[in-house]
Amino acid sequence: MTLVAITREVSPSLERCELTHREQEPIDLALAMDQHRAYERALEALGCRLFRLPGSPDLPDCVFIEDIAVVLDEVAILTRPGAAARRPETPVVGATLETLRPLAEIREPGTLDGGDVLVAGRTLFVGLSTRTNGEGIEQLGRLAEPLGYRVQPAEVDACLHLKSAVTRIAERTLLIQPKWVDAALFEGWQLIKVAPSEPHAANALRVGHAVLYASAYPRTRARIEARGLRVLAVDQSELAKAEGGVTCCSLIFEGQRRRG
Ligand code: CIR
Repeated sequence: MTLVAITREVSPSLERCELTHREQEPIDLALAMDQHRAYERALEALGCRLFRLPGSPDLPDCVFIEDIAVVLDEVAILTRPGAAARRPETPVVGATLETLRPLAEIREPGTLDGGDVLVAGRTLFVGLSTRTNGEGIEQLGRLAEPLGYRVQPAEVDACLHLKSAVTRIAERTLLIQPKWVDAALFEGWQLIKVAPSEPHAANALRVGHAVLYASAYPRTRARIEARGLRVLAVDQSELAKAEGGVTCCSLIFEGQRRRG
């Protein structure tokens, strides 16, 4: 089965991005674009078929496409991002997704960012964050539970999204920053904790049997490799200044086309 990765170009107005936990600092736009292209090449090297959507000067955060949809095998759910300025990002992403999956959407007053949804088999852990509200989580449940998914809310503290605090890196293994989310929620999973000197290191992207990972976290990377996992590192220094990480910059899923 081919993996599809949808990405979106870095906006020329990236410097006007939303910021929650970081102070604004100068971003080298040309370098950000180069680093994003290297990330896309890494996805292709790991076997993904790439769909690259255009960016826009009106959408400073559009490169962070993960927040705009939750793609399950059965349906793609367009989100209603918690940051109002990001809501105009959805139509272009929806137009591509509807060629690949039946489409559903989160509606007002619900808000939900894809960065808050950790798909772990038939369990969807969903961050209750500054971006995702209880109504958004309930709507996700109404869409996903009839398909056989269980929705498990997870409060997150001191970080932007659930996937800033915990990501899946192998079939039964999660990478976690236990200061930001309650590790007890993940009973039955093998947990790898981030190195204490790398508090932001829990965001990793599983692609097939490999892990795409930011080069900024060598100590945590060593912990992942010690479990026998293959890690491909990419430099994301510039998008990190916009509070982005490796999961944020793509939507990855198995690419069967929709029937009918
Ligand atoms: C934002 O605040 O929405 C963007 N500057 C960063 C979004 C990062 N997305 C993610 O972690 N899924």
